[in-house]
Amino acid sequence: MSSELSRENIRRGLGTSFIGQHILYYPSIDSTNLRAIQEARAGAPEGTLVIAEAQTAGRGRLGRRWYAPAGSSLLFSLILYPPLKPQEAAQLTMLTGLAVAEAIESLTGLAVSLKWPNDILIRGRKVGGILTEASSTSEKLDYVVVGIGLNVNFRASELPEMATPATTLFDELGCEVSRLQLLQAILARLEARYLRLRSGERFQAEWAGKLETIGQYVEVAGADGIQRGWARGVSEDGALIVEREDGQIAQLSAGEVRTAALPPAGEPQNRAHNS
Ligand code: BT5
Repeated sequence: MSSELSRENIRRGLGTSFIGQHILYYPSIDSTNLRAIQEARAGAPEGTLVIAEAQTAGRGRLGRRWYAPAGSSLLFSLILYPPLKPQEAAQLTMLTGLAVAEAIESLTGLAVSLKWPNDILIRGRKVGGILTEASSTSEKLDYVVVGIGLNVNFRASELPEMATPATTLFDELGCEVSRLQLLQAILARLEARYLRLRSGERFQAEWAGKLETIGQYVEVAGADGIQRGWARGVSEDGALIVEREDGQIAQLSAGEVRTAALPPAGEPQNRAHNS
C-alpha cells in the first residue's frame, strides 16, 4: 500500500468521524492556515483538513515564517467550530500539542515535551509548532484554524539557523517515519480530545504537566518587556502563571519563554501569594 499523502490514502483506515473526513490536498500552497481560514469563512465542514507538501509562505506567530523542505514534513491545518468563548481558544492549542506528542511517542518511542505557548520539542529542540488562529464575535468563537508543522523525514541542517535549535524525527531516529501513519495517529487523537473538550473537559492541567518550563525560573519576553519569575502553571485561557521575586503573580498571555539564571536570593519559601 502506498504511503503517499493522497486524499484517498489519508481517508483509508482513518478511524475518525469528522476530523480529516473532508480533505483539501495541495502539492504546494502559500499557507495551509490561510487556505483554511478562507474555507472556514465559506462554511467548510467541521474537521476539514487542508494539507500541503510545501508552503511558499508558511506562517508562525507574529508574522514569523515556518520553513520546510518540500515533501518531507507534515504541514496541515484543521477547521473547527468549537462552542467556546473567545478566551478559550488556547484550549485548542493545548489539546493539539497533547495529541501530537502522544502520536509521536506511540509511533516512535521518542519522548516529546511541549514549550509554552506552542512549541513541540524533543530533547529541548523544536520538532514542530502549532499556530492557532481564531475569529470571534464578542461572545463566541466563529471558527478556529489549528495549523501544525512537523519536521519529519529530512535533516534539521537543511533548515536556516534558528534561535531555538531545531530537530526532525529523522535526526532523532536515524530512519524515516511514515508521514501517513503519523498524520492518521494525530488526527485520531485530536478528534478524541476535541470531543472531550466539547463535553466540557479542559486540558490546562495535563498540558502544564507536559510543559518544559513549569517549576523553572524563567524570563518571558513579551510586548511589555521582559518579565522574570518562577513558572508556576497555566490558566484555563493558556496564560503562563509566573511568580515574581516580590511574590506577585503575573499571568502572561503571550511572549517567548526561556530558562533564566536564578536571582541571588534563590527561590521564595512558603511566601504568601498576593494574587
Ligand atoms: C510556530 O510559530 O511554531 C507555529 C508554526 C506553525 C506552522 C504550520 S505549518 C502548517 C500551518 N500553515 C501555516 O502557514 N502555518 C502552520 P512560532 O512559535 O512563531 O515559531 C516560528 C519560529 O520557529 C521561526 O521564527 C523560526 O525561528 C522557527 N522555525 C521555523 N521553521 C522551523 C522548523 N521547520 N523547525 C523548527 N523551527 C522552525
